[in-house]
Amino acid sequence: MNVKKVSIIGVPMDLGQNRRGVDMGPSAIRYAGVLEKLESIDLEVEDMGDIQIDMPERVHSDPAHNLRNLKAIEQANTRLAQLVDQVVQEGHFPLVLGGDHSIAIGTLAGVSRHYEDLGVIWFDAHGDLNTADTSPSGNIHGMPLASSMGVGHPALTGLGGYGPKVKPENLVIIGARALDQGEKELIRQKGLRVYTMHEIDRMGMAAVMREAIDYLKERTDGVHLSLDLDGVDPTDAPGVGTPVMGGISYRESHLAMEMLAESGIVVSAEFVEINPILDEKNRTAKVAVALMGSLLGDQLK
Ligand code: 6HN
Ligand code: MN
Ligand code: MN
Ligand code: MN
Repeated sequence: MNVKKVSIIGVPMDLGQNRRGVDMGPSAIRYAGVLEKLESIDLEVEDMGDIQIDMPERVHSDPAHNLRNLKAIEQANTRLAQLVDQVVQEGHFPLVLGGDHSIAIGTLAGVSRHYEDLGVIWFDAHGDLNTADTSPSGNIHGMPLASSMGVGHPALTGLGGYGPKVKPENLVIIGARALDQGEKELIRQKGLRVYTMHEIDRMGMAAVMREAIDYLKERTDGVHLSLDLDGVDPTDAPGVGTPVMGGISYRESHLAMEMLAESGIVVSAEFVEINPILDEKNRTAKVAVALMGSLLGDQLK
C-alpha cells in the first residue's frame, strides 16, 4: 500500500443508536495504542483530534419520521465530510475512529468526491441498508449504506451537497448475519454483492477476499473500508452495542486486512461501533488497533 501519511479523525458520535458509551470509542482506540501501532510500522501519523458532536441531552427531538436525531447527525456528518475531504486532498490516508456507524455517511461524503468509481467494503454483521420506512428501530446507524447508495431521506442521501456516493455494483458486504426484511429486499432489488457468514463458512475467508478484491480492483479506482467491529464474533469483540453470534473470527479478520494491505486498493478506512462501557478491559479497541495495523501493512514489513 502506498500510504504516505495517515490522518486520524475521532468522531465521538452516539446519536445514531440508543446505547450510551460508543461516543467513547475514539478515546478507547487511542488508549489501545493506535498511534504507537502505526508508527511502529513506519507510517507517518497525525492525530487531528475529535470533531465536535452535540450532546444527546441538547439534541431536540426531530420531527422527521423514524429518524432519531436526524438534525444533529446531519450536522456532525457535514463537519466530518469537510475534514475528510481536506485530508484526501492533501494526499493523506483518512483513518476515522467511531463512534456509531452513522458516521460512514460523512466519511463517504468526504472521500467519494475524489473518485469516479469509489468501491466500498462494508465489514459488518448488519447490512445498514435501512431507511425510515424499513427501519425497526429508527436508529440512523442502521441506515448509512442505503443513504450512501442514494436510498433514504434527502438530508442523508444528499449530505455534502451531492449523491449518491457509491454505485450499488461497487459495493461488497462481508460478514452479514442479521439482515432486516426491508434490507433483504433492497439487496435483491439492487443486486448487491453480499458475502454472508454462510459464504464465509463455505468458501473460506481467503476465497471470499480474493473474489471481492478481484471484483473491486477491476471496476473501481479506490476502495473505502468501513469496518464495524460487530462484524467480528462477540467472543473476540464483545464491546459493541448490537452483537450478533456466529461472526468472523479474529484470525479471519486479520487475514481479510492482510489481503487488503497486499492488494493496495484501500484509500480510506473507518472503524466503528466500539463501546468501551460494554467491553472487557478494552479488548475490542485492541482488536481494532491490531486490525488497523494489518490493514496498513504490519505483516508486510
Ligand atoms: N450497526 N438493523 C438494525 C437496525 O436497527 O436498523 C441494527 C442496525 C445495527 C447498525 O451495527 O451499525
Ligand atoms: Mn501534508
Ligand atoms: Mn454497522
Ligand atoms: Mn453492525
